[in-house]
Amino acid sequence: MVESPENDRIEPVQSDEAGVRNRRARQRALAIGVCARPPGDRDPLAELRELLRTAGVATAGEAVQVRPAPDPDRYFGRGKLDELKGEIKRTGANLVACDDELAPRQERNIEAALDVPVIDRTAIILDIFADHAHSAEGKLQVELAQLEYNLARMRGLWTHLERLGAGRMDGGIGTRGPGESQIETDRRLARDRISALRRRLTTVEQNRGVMRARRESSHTPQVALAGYTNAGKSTLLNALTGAGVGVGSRLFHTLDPTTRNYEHNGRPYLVTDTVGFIRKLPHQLVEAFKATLEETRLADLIIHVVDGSTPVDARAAAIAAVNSVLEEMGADDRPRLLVFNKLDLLDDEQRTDLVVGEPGAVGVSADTGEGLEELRTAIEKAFDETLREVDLLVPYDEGARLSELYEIAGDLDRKETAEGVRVRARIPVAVAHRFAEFSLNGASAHS
Ligand SMILES: Nc1nc2c(ncn2[C@@H]2O[C@H](COP(=O)(O)OP(=O)(O)OP(=O)(O)O)[C@@H](O)[C@H]2O)c(=O)[nH]1
Ligand SMILES: [Mg+2]
Repeated sequence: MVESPENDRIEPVQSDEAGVRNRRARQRALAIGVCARPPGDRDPLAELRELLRTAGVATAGEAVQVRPAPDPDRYFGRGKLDELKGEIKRTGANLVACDDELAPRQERNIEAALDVPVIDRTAIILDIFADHAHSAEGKLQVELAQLEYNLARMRGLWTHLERLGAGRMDGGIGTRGPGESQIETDRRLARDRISALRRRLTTVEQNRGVMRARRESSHTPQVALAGYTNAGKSTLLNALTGAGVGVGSRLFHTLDPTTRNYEHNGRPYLVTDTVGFIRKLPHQLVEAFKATLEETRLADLIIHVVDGSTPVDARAAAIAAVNSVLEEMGADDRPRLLVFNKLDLLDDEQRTDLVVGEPGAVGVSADTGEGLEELRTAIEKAFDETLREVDLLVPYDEGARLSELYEIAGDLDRKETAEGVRVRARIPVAVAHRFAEFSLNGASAHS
C-alpha cells in the first residue's frame, strides 16, 4: 500500500499481514561487521544474528574484518569485499546485513560491488520497532524515527529502494512503513510529515504529563525499570507487581510503557517498565521515543536490570550501553540500583563473581522469585532517605487532613486522644511542611 504523506492524516505503520512474515523468512542474510581487535572467542556478530532473527531474517553466513575503523567508502576493504562475493554465492545469501549504521555512500558502494541489497543495523532495529509498535503513540514514534532515517538517505533512496524492491519482489525488511511512500515523495513532503508527527507526539506528551502530575501529587515513589533488551524487565515487573505484561525471548518485545503498583510494608510503589536499550541504539529512536523515555528520566529511582547469565564481556558492554543511553536521555543524575537478573541460570561460583566489585547490587530471579524480597527492601531503603519521621496531633475536625496523611504515608500509627488523633508516620520530606501546624516533635516544621 502506498500512502500519501502530504496530509495530516496519521496512518499506522503497516503491520504484518498473513504471509508477509513468510516472505521475509525467505531472506537469507550475510552478516558483516568490523572488529577493532581480533575477536578471539568472542562472538562479535551474535547480537546482529539475534536482531535478524527477531526481524524474521535467517543468517546464512558471516564475515568479520579486523581493522581499526570501517572504511569510509566501502565499510570493508576492497579485497575483503571481493571475498564476500564468493561468500554470497557459497551461502546463497540474498541480502547483506551490516552490524553498524552505514553512510549512504558506503551502502551504495557495497551494493554496487556485491549486487545484493544491503541493510544496516539501524534499519533492522527500526524494522523490529515498526513490527512491535502496538499503541498509537508507539506507531507515531517509530514512523518519525523511520522518516528521519530515510530523509538522511533521500538522495540515494530513489534508486536504493527500487533496487531493494526489485531484488526481492515485495515486502521484506527495510521496505515497510514510510519507506514505501518515500519512493513517490520528495524531501519537502517528508519534512511536512515529520512536522505533523512531531505535533501529534507533542499532544501525546502533554497528556502523559497530566497523568504524571496526578501521580506525583500522591507522592508515591516512582521506580523505573531500565536495561538492555531481553534482560527480563517485563518479567521482573510482573514478578514484583503481579502485572500481566507480555514477555518474549526476542529483542525489543516491549515498546509501550506500563506502570503498575505494589505495596511493601504498607507503602505503595509505582513501577514502570518500558522500551529496552541496545548497543548503538539509533539516535533517531532515542529522539522519537522522548515521551516514552520521560517515564525513566523523571523516576525517583532507576532500577538497572542486567541479564546476569550473559558472558562477562557482553554483560559489561550491555551495562555500558544502558549507561550511555541514560546519559543521552539526561537521566544519569537519577538515583540508581543495579539488579542482576536470571540468577536461576547461574551456579554458586558464577553468582559470587557477579556481585564482586558491585556493592549494593541485588541478585534476583524474576522467574523463580528468588531475591525479590531483598529487592523490595533495597528499594525501600533507597526511599528511606527521602522520608521523615513525624509525630502529629490532628484535631478531630481536620478529617480531610487525616485522610491526606493516610494517602501519603500508607502505613501510620494512630491513637485517639482527648485533643485529637495522635499520628506517627514517615512521610516524604517534600511534603512534611504541610503538616507542620500539627507537629509535636517539631521535626516537620523545618523542612
Ligand atoms: N531463566 C530465566 N529467564 C528469565 C528471567 N527473567 C526473564 N527471563 C526470560 O528472558 C526473556 C526476556 O524477558 P523479558 O521480560 O521479555 O525481557 P525485557 O527486558 O522486558 O525485554 P524487552 O522488552 O525486549 O526489552 C524471556 O524469555 C523471559 O522468560 C529469569 O529470572 N530467569
Ligand atoms: Mg519487556
